[in-house]
Amino acid sequence: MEGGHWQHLCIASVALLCLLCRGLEAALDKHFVNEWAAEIPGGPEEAQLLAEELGYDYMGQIGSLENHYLFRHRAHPRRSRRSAPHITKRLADDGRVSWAEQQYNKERNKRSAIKEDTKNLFKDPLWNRQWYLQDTRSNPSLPKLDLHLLPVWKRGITGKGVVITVLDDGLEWNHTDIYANYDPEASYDFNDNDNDPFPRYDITNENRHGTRCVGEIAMIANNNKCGVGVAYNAKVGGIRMLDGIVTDAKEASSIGFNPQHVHIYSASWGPNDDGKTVEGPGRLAQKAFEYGIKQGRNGKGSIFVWASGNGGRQGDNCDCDGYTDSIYTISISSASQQGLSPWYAEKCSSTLATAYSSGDYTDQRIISADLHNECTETHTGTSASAPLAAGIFALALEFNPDLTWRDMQHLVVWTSEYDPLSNNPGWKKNGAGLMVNSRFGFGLLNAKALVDLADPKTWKGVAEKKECIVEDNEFSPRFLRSDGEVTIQIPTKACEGQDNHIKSLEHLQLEATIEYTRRGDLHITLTSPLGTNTVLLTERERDKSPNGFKSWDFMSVHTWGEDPAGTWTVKISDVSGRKNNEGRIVSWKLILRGTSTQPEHMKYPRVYTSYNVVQNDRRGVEKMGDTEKEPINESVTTDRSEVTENTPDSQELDERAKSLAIAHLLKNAFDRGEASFPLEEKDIPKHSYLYALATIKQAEGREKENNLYNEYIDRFYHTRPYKHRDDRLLQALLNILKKKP
Ligand SMILES: *[C@@H]1O[C@H](CO)[C@@H](O)[C@H](O)[C@H]1NC(C)=O
Ligand SMILES: *[C@@H]1O[C@H](CO)[C@@H](O)[C@H](O)[C@H]1NC(C)=O
Ligand SMILES: [Ca+2]
Ligand SMILES: [Ca+2]
Ligand SMILES: [Ca+2]
Ligand SMILES: [Ca+2]
Repeated sequence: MEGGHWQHLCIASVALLCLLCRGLEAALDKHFVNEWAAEIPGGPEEAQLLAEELGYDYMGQIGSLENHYLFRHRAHPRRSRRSAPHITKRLADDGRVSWAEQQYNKERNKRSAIKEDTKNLFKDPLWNRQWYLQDTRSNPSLPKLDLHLLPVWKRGITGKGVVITVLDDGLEWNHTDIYANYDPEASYDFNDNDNDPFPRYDITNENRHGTRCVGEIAMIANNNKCGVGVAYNAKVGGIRMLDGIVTDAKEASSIGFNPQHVHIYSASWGPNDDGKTVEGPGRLAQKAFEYGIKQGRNGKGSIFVWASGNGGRQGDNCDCDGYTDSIYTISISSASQQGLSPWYAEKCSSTLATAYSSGDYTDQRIISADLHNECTETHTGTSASAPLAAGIFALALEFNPDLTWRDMQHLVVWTSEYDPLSNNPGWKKNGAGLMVNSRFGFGLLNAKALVDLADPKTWKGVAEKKECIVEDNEFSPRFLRSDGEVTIQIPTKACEGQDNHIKSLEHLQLEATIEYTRRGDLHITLTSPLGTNTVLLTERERDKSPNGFKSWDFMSVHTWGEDPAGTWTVKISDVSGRKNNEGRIVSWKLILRGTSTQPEHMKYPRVYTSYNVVQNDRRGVEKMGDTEKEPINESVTTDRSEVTENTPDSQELDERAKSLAIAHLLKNAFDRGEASFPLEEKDIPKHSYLYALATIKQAEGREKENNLYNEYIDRFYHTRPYKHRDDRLLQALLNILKKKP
């Protein structure tokens, strides 16, 4: 007995010693050199000039990193145990330098160096797994997965003084990773009409969504609980409004809740993503948006952040969702860990930008707080992306509280990154030189770039918004039928000579009334005078409605920054081949919005730099030659090996197990009732579930499964509208697999 006790103690002290010596080793390891790396957007000439001025030798560009240069300090010792922060500061503070760091010798632990630095930044147990907040790459040649938050936090910007509320199914505000940031004044319960948004518990934990969304924004840092929120010192509230009948009035009350106190509203819900709904805010909700924009934040405008929708598999697109389509909402889409558009994502021209979320089964998901004071590593869907964006906007507002709602949108447009998502189809460069894609808007949010641009010392603020409406009083309705096309030419001077002359576009809307026998077969494109071709509406296979569109605003941000003067071309077509389709374009108008002068920050074209090779400021810039091949696929999550092991030869699979797995998975995903599945679960092997998910994802050609899928979708949305935007199929799969031995 005593021996055992002694042994434990011994092991403990050896472990402690090891920890200590590892710490020492790390400190001793660092040999600073007299070299500084600096990012200088002005280019090599400017870099050379700067080096001369500040007493460095100019050593040239770093590898193939554009605008990154190496300087060698003339007076500083060649090697030193201590860093020289004053020299770094002098360099970093220069207006021409956007980033600088002293170099140090890291030969001893090249491979682990990247991980070491962020690993112990916070002691929260899930911090190391928050792959989207930090650079967890084991090798710089892997794709960079990072919203660039560390440099912002390092400046001390963490959301202080900013108030965010999440409109959802409630908030478990006494959660120990949320409570210290909880703000009752940003909270209300419109389902029960009381001040307490605490969620209703049930056995399926259906109302966990709101708490998960809040956690992403404001989990407490360094409290040994769950993870770290994007704006971990912001104040957060919850508006409980999704757990019950959602009326226009409830939505309006939520959208307009305490707008002089709340700065940012985050909503991860919307009309059914069933692929056949066309729905926008009702009269009251619309007025609430307008009120928030005009009066909120003392007239600077409430910031509304919206999840773009999860109907991808149902063939849905966000053109038909008036909440994301609204000019007042910053609509956020998702990208997976692999930098790809996830299967649930919807496409449309109103999406402004993208944040990470879940993707394939093998991709990591999003960390957050969960019901019952727990943590989750499995938050999914565009639901998980919008709160990350809301957190980033909170950081910008802390730095510059004077930003208007339109400033915020401009910042997003100008700083979101194309490069990390460039492997997806659909990118185009608009007439103002901006890269844009209907899956991602202007690209992946970059917190550092956005906050830097928001600097109150340099950000001028965009001029007053102007609106110019282009109509054709002579227009008489035009007929359209299957295999036909209606082309409308719209010449405009963009209200030149008037006070509302628009020189630089922001949002554009085509308001149209269209009658058609089958709405889902309509396709609309718009071409700008500068040649930008935007799809305003894509076909939706499931939308058989004969109701057409009544004064629907098709909104696009794709021509942002363009001069709208010239001839616009609208094309409305139907290529379905369904002979009975017919209808007419009844009326339309083109609404141009923007400014009479070009905003200051757009005077010079946007320069796109490589995102992947620039690491977080904590670590300095790795040389490009430094990309030794990893012997193992370390980026891959633990889940992946499971899959590769178990992905069976399809011939080996028992057909019956496959279809049972599909049925079981669908039932779990889409049934909110408690009825249990009659089949024995143990009959279905785990790999059949993986097969089932893969089948549902790719099943375009497989009529049988498609019918089953459609059946579940219909039943699901008919029972009770489902407004949450998490990925239910993936979550159902995970639940099933978790239960299996
Ligand atoms: C939060 O409140 C609920 C309901 O009152 C309670 O059951 C739970 O234990 C509380 N959680 C914590 C962490 O105090
Ligand atoms: C990494 O994974 C990919 C895809 O699974 C595979 O093709 C490749 O061979 C792996 N690389 C190594 C070094 O194992
Ligand atoms: Ca309540
Ligand atoms: Ca925490
Ligand atoms: Ca949708
Ligand atoms: Ca929007």
